Amino acid sequence: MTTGSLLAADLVIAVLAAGGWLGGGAASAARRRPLALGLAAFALLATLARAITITALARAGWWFAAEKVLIAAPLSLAAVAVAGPRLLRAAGDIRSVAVPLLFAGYATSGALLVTVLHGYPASAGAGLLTVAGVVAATAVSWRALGARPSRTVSRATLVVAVAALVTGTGLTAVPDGVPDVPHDHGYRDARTVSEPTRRFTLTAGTATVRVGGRDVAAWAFDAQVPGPELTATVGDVVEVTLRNRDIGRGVTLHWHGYDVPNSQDGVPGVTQAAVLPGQEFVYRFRADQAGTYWYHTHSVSDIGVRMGLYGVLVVRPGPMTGLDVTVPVHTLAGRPLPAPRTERVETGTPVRLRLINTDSTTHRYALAGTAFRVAAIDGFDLRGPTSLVDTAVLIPAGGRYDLVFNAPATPVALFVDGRVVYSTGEVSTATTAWPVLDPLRYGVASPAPWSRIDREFTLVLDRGLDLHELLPRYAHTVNGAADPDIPTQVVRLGDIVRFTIVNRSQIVHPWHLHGHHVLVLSRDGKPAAGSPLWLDSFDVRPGEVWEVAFRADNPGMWANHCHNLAHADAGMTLHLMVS
Ligand SMILES: [Cu+2]
Repeated sequence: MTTGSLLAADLVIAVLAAGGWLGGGAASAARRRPLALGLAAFALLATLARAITITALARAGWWFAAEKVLIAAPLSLAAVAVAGPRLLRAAGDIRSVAVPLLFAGYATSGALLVTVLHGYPASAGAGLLTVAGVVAATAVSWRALGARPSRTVSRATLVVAVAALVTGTGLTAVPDGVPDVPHDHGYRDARTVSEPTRRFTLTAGTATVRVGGRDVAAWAFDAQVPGPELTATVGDVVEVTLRNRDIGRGVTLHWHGYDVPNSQDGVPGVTQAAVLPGQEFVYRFRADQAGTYWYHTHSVSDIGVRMGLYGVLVVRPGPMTGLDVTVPVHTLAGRPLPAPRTERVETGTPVRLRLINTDSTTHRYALAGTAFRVAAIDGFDLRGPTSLVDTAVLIPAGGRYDLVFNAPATPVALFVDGRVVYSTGEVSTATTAWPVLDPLRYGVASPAPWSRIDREFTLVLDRGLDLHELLPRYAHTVNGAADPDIPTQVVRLGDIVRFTIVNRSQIVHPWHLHGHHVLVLSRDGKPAAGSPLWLDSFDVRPGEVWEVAFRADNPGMWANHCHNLAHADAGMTLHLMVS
């Protein structure tokens, strides 16, 4: 069983246990004896079963189980200890066990709320607040059912409630860590770069574009979705003038995967101000990384990218050889892009398919009709990629894979989520059952480029209640905090930094660090065994633990966030300061 399914199973069992106890309490209050006993027995079993899931989760990593061990386990024990013996002795009036059953229900529900609303790390405040809530709810039930809480219970309630109130701020406090560093709003000028050789102008504006035979309202660069494809050759200087015609919420250009100087990175409020209607901004950087990249707005990025403000950036190492096809996949107004394309290709032609996922969720790509190699991921060439047949690849949000092959005499087709997007003729192959390539086991390994780690950070991804500015929201959190309350990671220029990224939520988080490519060290404790993988976007699935490292060689304040842009906007964004 994977840690992800364990997390889900534990949650389901916790819900069943809490529901069983509460239902049993209500049934016994209503003197429905068989129902009350049945529900209580069921709840008892479910509560005991959690011992298994919690132990297994703790073995997978403390991050997955901390609050369950520290808060849920004691509360579950209390529930069983209070309700269990009374159930056995409930020979007379079933109503006499109503309060103990309700207590067990409140205890298990409280523990569940801690997991769902608070998550990792566990805090004393959360624990005390929960205990106070349980005691208070039990006292109220006691009174409502005609019994009176004893003096001791009333006093205990008061003491715990006061303690919880005093320490309850622990619920919203960020864990101790690196102190926050104010963002540098003195936007530095672009690093002086002479001799621009590739000049482009992109004008952002609202537009109506045709997708799948339907006109849809979009936000577009130069009135097209995707925006114009920008190409350059290694050594060129790229100069892009961004103009905003009428996007009221502002636009910027972020060069996804391109490790540009910080001032050119296009993150509003961090590296520049958003470009408002009527304004312009000129980006300049040297194209020194070959490969497949893309650009997109980083201003209200979730809406902006979804509405169409993105395009392809390809940097070639030299003159183009063979056929070079870019496939930027996107979902616009619920319709898939690009439109399917078929072209005749001469047998033997070397073909490079540049697959780009510009959506916020993973896509599955399958190339049928030919053997192929994955030549590059996220712009970086793989070492010793072997030939693959009938194998699918999963590309995370923001990620890119370059597939290469020599055109066979028979047709070839590229499927994205089962739909043909590019082909050289008619191909009818079922690709849905194909195995998926694991990039951590593909290609030839080489020794790590560093023998030391200077700084380490753990990022535990979860959901939680965020009370920032008193507007409660169910945020996507990192270490229990949501943007802008996540402490900035501060490192020195040249440091080798290791991130341990833990996903204890129920959804995939495609992680994306700006300004740097990270080298994958391990996933779930198993070292990466294939070609060195230098990624800028990687899916951390529920229950997964990724270890990645990078040399902090690009000075500045960098965004470090989930590239499911809705998650990024809902709290899952922090910053890395390299100075
Ligand atoms: Cu996410």
